[in-house]
Amino acid sequence: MTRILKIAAAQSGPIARTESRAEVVDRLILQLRAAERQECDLVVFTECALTAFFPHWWIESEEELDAWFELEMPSHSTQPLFDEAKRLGIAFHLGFAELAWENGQKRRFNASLLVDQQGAVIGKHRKIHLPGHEDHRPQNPFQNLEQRYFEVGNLGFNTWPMLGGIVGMCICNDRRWPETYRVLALGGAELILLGYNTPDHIPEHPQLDRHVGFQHQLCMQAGAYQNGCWVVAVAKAGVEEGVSQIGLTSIIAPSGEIVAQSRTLADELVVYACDLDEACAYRELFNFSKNRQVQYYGPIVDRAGIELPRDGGVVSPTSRKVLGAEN
Ligand code: CDV
Repeated sequence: MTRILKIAAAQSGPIARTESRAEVVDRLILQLRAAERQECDLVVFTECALTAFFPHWWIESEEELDAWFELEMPSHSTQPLFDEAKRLGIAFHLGFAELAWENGQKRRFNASLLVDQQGAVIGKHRKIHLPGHEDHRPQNPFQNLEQRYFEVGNLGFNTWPMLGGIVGMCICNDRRWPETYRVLALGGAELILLGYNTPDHIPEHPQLDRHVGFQHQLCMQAGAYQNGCWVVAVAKAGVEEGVSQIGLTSIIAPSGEIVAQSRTLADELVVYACDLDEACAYRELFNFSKNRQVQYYGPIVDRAGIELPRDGGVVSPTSRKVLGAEN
């Protein structure tokens, strides 16, 4: 039996601050229908796909902040997307800002859902690596307030059987951390889905701007190859409320090659027939259970920061400062 999944990476162009959920859902439904015409099995939408990316601006009022979040999923305004996907028999991935009540406490997460071809929600991820800052930085051309508006996800990195394969999710900044891919791969992930909002300017480090596109691809290509899995990464692209974001929506094979990529900064469907079995050779070559030497990997989970060598010479004060060492 072949395990070829036709996947549509549904890039979003900018969403205006004033655009309603219903208007955005209409755009997503158009993409679903276009995917169906190309006989796709799965459509992958982006991070916080239902609104403009509000962490880019400072919000004082709790009421105003809450309005950017979904209280339930599906909701009255998102139900048409679920209904249409079910009618078309297409599975989908959707990023959204989640407001949850847990043990009587209001909690905010940057989340994504996996919905099967029958319209049932089968998986949820809550973003674990939150970029940016908590303070207001009016001197910057835009804010990056994910650390203020979201909590660190509390669900871990999970995988789910779907469409004949094993699927994992992560969100945007999660893709820059090798641990993300390895934990998902250890859960059997053959296909990793993610959405992202990535500005092409880094206010604190403008000298790095020219690398933004390259580094976006680099981490995912390495993650795919080193873990023998497909990666489908979907942008919210273009100039949104004055913030210019990269496109480069990509479908990446287990070889590490980008096999399909967006060409615009607008709503665009990138379609590729992904053969999940292409991962077999890489899984065989690396052979995790035989060759991983877990007895040497302890520091990865035992500590977050850097511990300097204690023997073999004096550590320079500059190294100590640059590395932010813990000892
Ligand atoms: N939404 C994101 O997580 N964006 C970050 C930017 C701010 C660096 C990213 O990793 O692309």
